[in-house]
Parts: sequence; C-alpha cells; structure tokens
Amino acid sequence: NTDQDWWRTSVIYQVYPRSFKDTDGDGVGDLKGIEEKLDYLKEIGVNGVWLSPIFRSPMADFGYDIANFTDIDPIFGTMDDFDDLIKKADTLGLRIILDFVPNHSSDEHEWFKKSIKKIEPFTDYYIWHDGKVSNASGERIPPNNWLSVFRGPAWEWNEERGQYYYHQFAVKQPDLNFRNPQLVDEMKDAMTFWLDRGVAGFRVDAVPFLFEVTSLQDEPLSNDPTALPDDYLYLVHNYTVNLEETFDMVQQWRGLIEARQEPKRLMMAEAYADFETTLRYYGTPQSPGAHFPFNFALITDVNGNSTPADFLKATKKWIDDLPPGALSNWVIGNHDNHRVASRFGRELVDGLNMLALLLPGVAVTYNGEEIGMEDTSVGWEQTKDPQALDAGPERYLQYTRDPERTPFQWDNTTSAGFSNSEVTWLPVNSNYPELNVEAQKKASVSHYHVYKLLTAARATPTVQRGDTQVEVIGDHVFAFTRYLTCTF
Ligand code: ISL
Repeated sequence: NTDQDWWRTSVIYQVYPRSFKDTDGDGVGDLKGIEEKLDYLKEIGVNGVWLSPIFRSPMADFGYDIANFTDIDPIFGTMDDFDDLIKKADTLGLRIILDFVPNHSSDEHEWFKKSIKKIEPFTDYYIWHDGKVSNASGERIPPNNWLSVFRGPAWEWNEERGQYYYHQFAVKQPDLNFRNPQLVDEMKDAMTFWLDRGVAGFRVDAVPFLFEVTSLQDEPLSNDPTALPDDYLYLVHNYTVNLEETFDMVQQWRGLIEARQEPKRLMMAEAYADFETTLRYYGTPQSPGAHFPFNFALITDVNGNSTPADFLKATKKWIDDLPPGALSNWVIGNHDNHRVASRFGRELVDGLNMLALLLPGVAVTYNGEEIGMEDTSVGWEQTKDPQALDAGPERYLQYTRDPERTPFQWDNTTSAGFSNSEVTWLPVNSNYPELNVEAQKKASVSHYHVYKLLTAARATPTVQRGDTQVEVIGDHVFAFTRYLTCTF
C-alpha cells in the first residue's frame, strides 16, 4: 500500500456541511465549522473527508442544485475559508474530496438563463424540446412519458423559450446536455478548477442519469402495483439511465484526474444500479472508470428484517465477484437514506460499523454513524426536502430525507453544540442530551469507542491485506473472519 493509492485502506467520512458545525450562528453549518472539527475527524481515524456540495446554490435541493460550479456558497463561507480548510486538512494528513454534480445545474445558473434566451454557446447546454400535440385534447404535451426521480413529468414548460426542458430531478434542476461538446469541456474545466485548488478527488453525483436516448421513446410501464402514475417506479427506465455514453464519460473524467500526481486523486461514483451494471463503472484495465462505484448493498439489499442469509448474499458478491483488480467498498448510510440505527435498530449500530470498517476495501461513513445517530422525526410543517415537499402532506413521509440530515450531535449544550442559535435549519433530535459525542467519549462503552477501535484495527496487515470469509452460523448469526495466511 503506497501513498499512490492512499484510499485503498482508507476511511472516507461524508460530511453534510449544512448540519455538521455552525460557527456564525445562522443555524446552518459552514466551512469554518468543518475546519474546527478536523481534529475530531483525525481522532476517530478518518483519512478522507467528502463534503456534500458547498457551491453557490439557491438550495432548492440543498446544494445539489448548483448556480456556479466554481464558487463557494456564502452560507458556507468564502474561497479563503475553503483554502484554509485544505491547508488545515493537509497539516493533519486528511484529504478533502468534493461532490461533483454533473447531471444538472440550478435553473438560476447563468448558463440556463442564457440558454432560455438562446444566447450562444449556451443554446444547447440543456435538453430542450417542443413537445408534441395530444391526439385526445389537441393541447401541447411533453415529448414522452418520462418521469422525474422526484415524481411527476421529467419535462417542464418554459414560457420564455417556448419549449420544454428535461429535468431528471427537481424542476429547479435542469439536466445538462452531455451531447454538447462545449458543455462537456466546461464541466471538465470545473473539475480542473478544484483539482488545482488541492482537492483529493470527487464523489460524482447521480452518474447513471448523464445521458438519455436521442429517440426520446416512451419508457415501458413497470406494473409495480404500489407505484402511482406519477411515481418514478411506475416506469421501467431503459432509455434514461446507464447508457453506453455514460461509461465513456466517466472514463474521460478518470483520465483527467489520473493526469494529476501528488497526491493521486480519487473518483467515487454514485450509481444505484443492479450489481452487474454497477461494476461497469469500474471500467476496464485499459480504460479505467471510477476508482470505485459505491457499494450500496448494505442499504438496498438488507434491512432490519433481513436474515443472516440475506447479509451473506449482500456482502459475498462484493468480496468474491469483483473483476480482477477492482477495489471493494462499503457504504451503510448517507444523506439520502434513513440512518442505520433507524433502519436496523439501535442494537445493530456497532455490528453495521464492524461490517463497513472491517470488510476488505474502502469504508465510507456518513457523519453521525460513529455515534449511532438516529433519524429525527420532522413534521410536515418543518419539512425542507424538495422530494418530500413535492409529494405533499399525505405522502411526504415515504419520500423525506430530512430525518437523516438533522444537525450533528456534539454535546448536551444548546442545539447539541452544533450551533449557538436555538433555531437550526432542521430540528435537532430530542435525544441529543444523551446521544452526543461528548457523552460517548466519557462513557466506558459506546459506539464512539467501538468506532475508534475499528478504525485503529484497519492499520493491521490482516485487515489491510487479509482474506475474508463470510458465513451463516445457525439460524441467527451472520459472521465474517478476516485472516492472513502465513507461509514459512
Ligand atoms: O437516493 C436515491 C435512492 O435512494 C437515488 O434515487 C438518488 O436520488 C440519486 O441517486 C441521486 O442522488 C443524488 O443526486 C440528487 C440529490 O438530491 C441527492 O441528494 C444526491 O445524493 C440530485 O442531485
């Protein structure tokens, strides 16, 4: 294991910046707050820190709607704050990884405003279409039946341009047109900008959605009895995800970051897909893609009702069936999925951390997992997540991602030590007086102590290079062994 591939045995820690640490009292976390807490991250044994988006944004999707790809949002701080963060991280030997969100921009991005007006070269930076005329009503309707991940039609009429635009996510997140070479270059320039500023790599957002078929054909119905006609799952998505062009684009980005040395930069791809498709994001030895696509098996394939056999199935393929040379990785939570303690039950928090941190390869941790933070119940009136707001008061609970995004619980002071303001952008979980970092440090036994033991154990040759056996023992136990075979 050389510094060349520093991430191989690393713990990558996802910070959700809005909820990590607020230093200016506005109830929203900031870069200075992250800087202040880098010592803590060092202390718990983290190596890489991935920040969810910190770029200029109207925050319709809390930073995943970007209005300027090369600027910091004032709510998080300034470019100087960012440079300071990188500097402090360097002194601690921590690497900062940014979220790269290529699929869409905000509708408040200059490119979109100019695209509406057909100002060159922006006219085709987005996906525009006249729509068609309905046979039944004679009215203008979208070009096809495609649905947005956030529900409802994936097409929105723009009065000024007199055309529909395509949005795979919220209406305020128009999809960028990766069939336009200038846009492709523009996005590469954005990556280069941050690489020049010293970031150690990227987590690439929503990769499967980069391209859609040009024929714009309707997608087939899924026949999922639980899906309403405006639910994403109402359709089978053959024409809008994982197109060949997508894998090629990921390989181009890999080439771009591969050209950088000292430190070598990392690319992680976010792709919820079946196992075989996910593996394609590794690319090939000749044309490598992501260093690793996230392994979401411990999120999508198991839950609190799973049997040991389900755990065996979910983990085994990511140990035994990877292509030669492909690096494994483990993700047990993130800002889009309910917290481990809530999905599996509190008693399984340490167990899930053991899987993430002791199985072979990279461990990716979401902030709060080290202390077993739980989902926070956020009522309709306090709901912020656009996906939940779109669903409305009857259905928001099925969609909301707010419960896993509430402020980090540092101690038992005001707002759990997250902010000196009592008003925070999402409510602090009422369990904070007991469930917080300070309390767990003081306790003789806690998730925090277990987490630290686990990250420390990663320094051993057995965890770094050893073999792995996963097995079911009896009716109730899923077990795994890491071992190093010695030859004398
Ligand atoms: O969350 C999902 C499944 O649990 C996915 O459908 C997810 O919405 C998709 O993979 C993209 O997620 C990413 O991009 C979204 C943003 O809202 C999410 O927070 C982000 O992780 C749009 O930028």
